[in-house]
Amino acid sequence: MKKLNLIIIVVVLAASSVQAQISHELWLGEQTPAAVNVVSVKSSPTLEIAKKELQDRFVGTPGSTIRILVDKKGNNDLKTDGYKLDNNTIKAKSDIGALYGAYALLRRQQTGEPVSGVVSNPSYERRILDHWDNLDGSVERGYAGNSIFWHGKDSLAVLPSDRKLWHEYARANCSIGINGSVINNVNASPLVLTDAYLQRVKAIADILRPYGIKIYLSVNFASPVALKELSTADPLDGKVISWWSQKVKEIYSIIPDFGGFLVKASSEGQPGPQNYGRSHAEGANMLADALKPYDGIVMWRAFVYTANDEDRAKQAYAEFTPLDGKFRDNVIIQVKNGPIDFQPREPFSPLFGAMKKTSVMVEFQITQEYLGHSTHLVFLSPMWEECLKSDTYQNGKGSTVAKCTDGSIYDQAHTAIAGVSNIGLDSNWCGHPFAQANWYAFGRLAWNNELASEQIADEWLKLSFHKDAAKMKNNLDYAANWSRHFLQPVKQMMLDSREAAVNYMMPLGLHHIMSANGHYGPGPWWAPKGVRSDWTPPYYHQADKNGIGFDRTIQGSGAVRQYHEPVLSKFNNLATCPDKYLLWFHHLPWNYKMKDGHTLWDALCYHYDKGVKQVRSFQKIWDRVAPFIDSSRFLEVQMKLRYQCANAILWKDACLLYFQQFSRMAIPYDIERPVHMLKDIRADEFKVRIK
Ligand code: GCV
Repeated sequence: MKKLNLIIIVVVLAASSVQAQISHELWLGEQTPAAVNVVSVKSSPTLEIAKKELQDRFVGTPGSTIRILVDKKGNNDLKTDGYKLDNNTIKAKSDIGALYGAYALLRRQQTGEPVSGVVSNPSYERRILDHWDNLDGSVERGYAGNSIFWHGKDSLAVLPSDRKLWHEYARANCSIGINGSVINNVNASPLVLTDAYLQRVKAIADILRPYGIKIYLSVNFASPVALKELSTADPLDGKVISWWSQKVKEIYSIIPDFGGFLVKASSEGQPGPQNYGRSHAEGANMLADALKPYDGIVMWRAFVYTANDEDRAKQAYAEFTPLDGKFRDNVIIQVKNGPIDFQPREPFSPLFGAMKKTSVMVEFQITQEYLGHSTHLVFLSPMWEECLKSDTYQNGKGSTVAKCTDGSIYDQAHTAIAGVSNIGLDSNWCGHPFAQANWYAFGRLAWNNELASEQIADEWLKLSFHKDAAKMKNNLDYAANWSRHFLQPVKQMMLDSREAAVNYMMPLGLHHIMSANGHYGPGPWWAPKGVRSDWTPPYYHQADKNGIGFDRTIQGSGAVRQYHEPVLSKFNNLATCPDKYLLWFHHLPWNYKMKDGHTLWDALCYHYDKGVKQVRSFQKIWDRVAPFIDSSRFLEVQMKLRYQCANAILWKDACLLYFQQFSRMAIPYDIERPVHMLKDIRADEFKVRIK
C-alpha cells in the first residue's frame, strides 16, 4: 500500500513539474498571432507594452492595422482608465486606458465576444491586491509558496529572477484591470519603512509602473516607536505628526507615484490610536494629512473587535458609524464583505451603505483561508457577486453593496476595492490551477462590479484551457464538442463549487466552526481553557441540547438592528429569514420545522450530505474531461479533488457526530453513514490537514 502511494506521489510530482510550465502563464497563454501593424502616434513605456501584446497575440487577418488613439481631452464618455474598441481601433483618454483596451481586445478575440462597439469604464478607481506577505518571505494565510516580493532581510538585493517574476505579475494584473498592490502584510513590520526595504519597494514600483500599478504599503501604526525614533505614536502629538510627514516625504522622493497606506489598527494585537486614547478618525486623519500633498490615500480597516461581552459581529459597525463624516476625504474605510471574517458564507457587513459621508471600500479574500486553502476547488466569484448584489436599502431599494461603494450613490472622493491575494512563488502562482480563476475573477469584478460569475467562469475557462483557437475556428465539430463536453460541465462545476463548500463546511448560516489549526478542517468543539471565547467555534454555533445557532435577533444580541429596513425585519423574522442565514441570526430547537417540512436537524444532515455528493459529482465531471486538456493539469486537479472529497467527508462526519451529541437525533437513514469516529477526528485534530 505504502509503495503504491509512493508511486502515485512520484507520478503526480512529475506531472506537476510539466504542469508548472503550462499554468505559469495564467490566462495569457501563447497565441498564433497574425502579422499585424500596430499604429500609435504617441509613444510611452505603457503604449509600447500595448503594441507588443497586440503584435504577439492578435489573431486576425495578416497585414491588418490596429490603431491606438489616446486623446486626453476627447472621449468624454470615458473615465481615465476606460477604453473603446471599434473596427480594430482602441481609443482611450490615457496610455493605461489604451493598454487595458488592448488586453480587452485580445481577451474578446479568444472568448468570441464582439470586438467592436465596446465602451468600457471601471467600476472602481482603485482595484487593489492586498498581499499578506511578511518581510521574511512567509505569507500569512498563503497556500501557494513564499512571497514573490520578499525573501528576508539578508536578501534585499534585487535579482534578475525577481524582476522577471514582477514583470509577469504586473502583466497578469494589468490584463484584468488591477491597478494597485499592497506588497506587505497588514500585520505590518515597521522595518518596511526603513531605507533598505524602501529601496526594494522602489525596484518593484519601477517594474509595475508601466503596467499602471501603484504600490501601497501596510504600516504599523506605532512605527515611530517600534523603530525607536520616538517614545510615542500618539496621532495628535506634534513630533509624531512630523515623523510621519517626513517619512511620507522620503517615500515620495523615492517612489513619486506611491499610492498610500493600508492600516490594521487596534485590531488583533496591532497598535492603533486607541492605545493613546484617540479615535480611528484621529489616527487615520493624521496619516491622511501626511499623504494629502502627494495625492496619497489611507485605507483604514474596519476589521476591529475586542474580547468583551459584545457580539463580535456588531463591533465594527458600533465603532465606525459614530465617526461617519469625521474622516478626511483621502481616507477610505476598508470593510470585509461580512461582519465576522471571510467565512464560507456571511450576510453582507451592515457597514456598507451606513457610512454616508465617508468613503468605504470592500475587502474580499482571494486566498482560501476558510475555504479549503489551495486544496479545494472553490470558485469564489459567486460569493463576491452575492455580496456586491446584496441590497442594503440604505438609500432606498437598489442600494446594493456595489452601488454603495462605487460612487453611484454616495459622493465618495475615492472609490476602491481590495482582494487579499492568493499569489505565491508556486510555479502556478496560486497552488491550485482553479485558484487562478479567483485571482482572475477578482480583477474582472473590480473592473465591472455587475459582471455575472457565469460570464467570468466562461471567460477564464476559454482563456486558460482553450489553447487551440485555430483548431476551434476551423473545426466546428471540435468546437461543439469542446463546448458541450468540457466548457459547460466544468463551468457548472465551478459555479456550484462555493455552495458545495458551504454545504459540507458550514451550511444554514453556521460560521467559524473550523479547526483552529490552520483554519482548514472541522473543529466545532475547539475551546481550550484560557482562549478568548470569540476565537472558539462554540461561541458561534451555541449548540446545546435545546438547539443551535447564534441569536442575533432583536431579542438576542440585536446585531440585526444594524441593518436597514426592510433587511432588518427580513433577517429578524423567522418566516422571512433566508435559510442560508438561518443560524447566523437565530438560535433554534433541533426539531424546528423548516419551510420544506424537515426538522432543522435533518436539514443540517442533508446539507452536509449534499456537499459531499457535490464534490463526488465534481470528481466525475473532471474524470470525463480528460481528453480535452493536458494530462498534467488533469492529474493535478484530479488528485486535489480526491483530497477535497476526503476532507468534505471528514467535515460532514465531524460536524454531524459532534452536533448529534446535542440533538440526540438519528442521522436520516437515506444518507451515507459516517466513516470516522468523532474521537479519532478530535484526537487527530492537529493532523486533520489532508494534503
Ligand atoms: C492578517 C483573520 C486571519 C488573520 C488576518 C486577519 C486580518 O483573523 O486569520 O490571519 O491577519 O484576519 O484580516 O487582519
